[in-house]
Amino acid sequence: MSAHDQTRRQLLKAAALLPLAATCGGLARAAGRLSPGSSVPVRFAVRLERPGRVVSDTLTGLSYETGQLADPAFFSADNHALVQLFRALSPHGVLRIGGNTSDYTVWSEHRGELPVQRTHKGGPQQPVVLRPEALHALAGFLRATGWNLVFGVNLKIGVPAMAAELSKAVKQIVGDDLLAIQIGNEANNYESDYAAFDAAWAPYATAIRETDVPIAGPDTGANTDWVIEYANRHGADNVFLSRHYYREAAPKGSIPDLLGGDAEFCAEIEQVMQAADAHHLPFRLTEANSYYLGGRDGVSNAFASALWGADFMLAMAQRGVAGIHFHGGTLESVEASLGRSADTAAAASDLSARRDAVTSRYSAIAGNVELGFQPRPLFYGMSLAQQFAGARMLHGQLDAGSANLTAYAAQRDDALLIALINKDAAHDASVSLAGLNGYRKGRLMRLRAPALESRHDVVFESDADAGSAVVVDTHGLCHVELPRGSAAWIRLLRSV
Ligand code: BDP
Repeated sequence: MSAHDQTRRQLLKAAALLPLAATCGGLARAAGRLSPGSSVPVRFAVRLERPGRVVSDTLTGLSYETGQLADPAFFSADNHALVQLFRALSPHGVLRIGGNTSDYTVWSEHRGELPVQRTHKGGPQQPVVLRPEALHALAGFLRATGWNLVFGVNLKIGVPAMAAELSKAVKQIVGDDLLAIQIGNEANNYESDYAAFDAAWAPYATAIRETDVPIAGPDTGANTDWVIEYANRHGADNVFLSRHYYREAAPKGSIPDLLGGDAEFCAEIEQVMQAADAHHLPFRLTEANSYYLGGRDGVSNAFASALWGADFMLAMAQRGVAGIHFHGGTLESVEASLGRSADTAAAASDLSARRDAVTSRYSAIAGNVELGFQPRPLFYGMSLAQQFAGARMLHGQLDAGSANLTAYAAQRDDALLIALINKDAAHDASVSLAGLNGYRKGRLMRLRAPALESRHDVVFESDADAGSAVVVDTHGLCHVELPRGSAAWIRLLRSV
């Protein structure tokens, strides 16, 4: 290590100890003053003449275990704190109910043959008994939030008649807020190949379609080829296509790994989108998050997950994905889905830490009915991406130099939106924006926290009142300083 590196490390350590305002608001300047020239020059040229995809209004989604419905007080219009957090995330979000526990559910009203419960290595050890009161409460929750529903019924352990009855009941109780029923959760984990899945799935689909309820799928954990094959065989009978995404298993999680990006998955999504477009169907990532097995403590619930979440949503939206459902919920519900305990959390003392402790590590919202609810860092990353819902993406040319930074642009009505996400732990960025001709001025809003490791103290400036002024010069250029480990979104207005 050079003497310069040594000094720099000490200075960075000192900067990390600064209070929030100084660290976040002025980190670029502070670091710049302490270590001249440490900012990496970045250039992002927006191509106003090259429009891309329209981002769905329903981009923001969440996913919870069916087992979460065991307590009807959780998804209920009376759970005001949770209703308020869902509404704050999106006015048109989509809640997906499913996960491993959906494959082990027994509908209490079913009077016919019951599925034979088998004990499996991993996965739920107990069936979830789903009762009508939970569905009525869920319907009230959806009305109170304005969210729609995607609901998963059994395939792994099920009988088609029970799945059809449950689907019909969901439709009757939830009404038009139901977007679709999905059959089975991650069948790629228990069916040997696509043909075996299709053969198992077909009688369920037939029984459910007889009840006139819309279906979607295949809700596979991975296997892009399954999605394509499913689209080819059943596209005409489905309202959207789906699969899941996790970056890796929790024990393999780390902040550098999470922020490293996933170019391979982006390429897979481009393949999926070709199939979706060919069948004129939306594609949704009905279950996704950073690390499976409940998430990685100190990563999935740290500020790094906010930058990852914002970047992941926008990268997916840019490629045409209609919705991303971040999986989460109580630790109890996720541990039940895994049949084992998840990554352990730090001992809990104050209310906020106790809420964290009872929640799966990757959940965007922490808490339970007894303790109340609060946003996690990921919540704010989702909120940044949500600013792009309904806008039309624009192409742009990014030269990030040596910085781990991503950039997105979109147009909505008279506004130009830009998101800049500096995932770099070591470099501030000095960003030159170009191609902004026709836009004069606007506001810049930041997403920041004391450190990538921060579990709390996230600041997200969600509306223009909170931001700072930016001005575009007569050449369509504008300059933004973006401290390491932070993001910003800019809203520019046309010159009049
Ligand atoms: C997914 C399952 C979900 C689990 C999650 C996890 O659908 O039920 O909770 O993995 O491992 O594959 O965290």
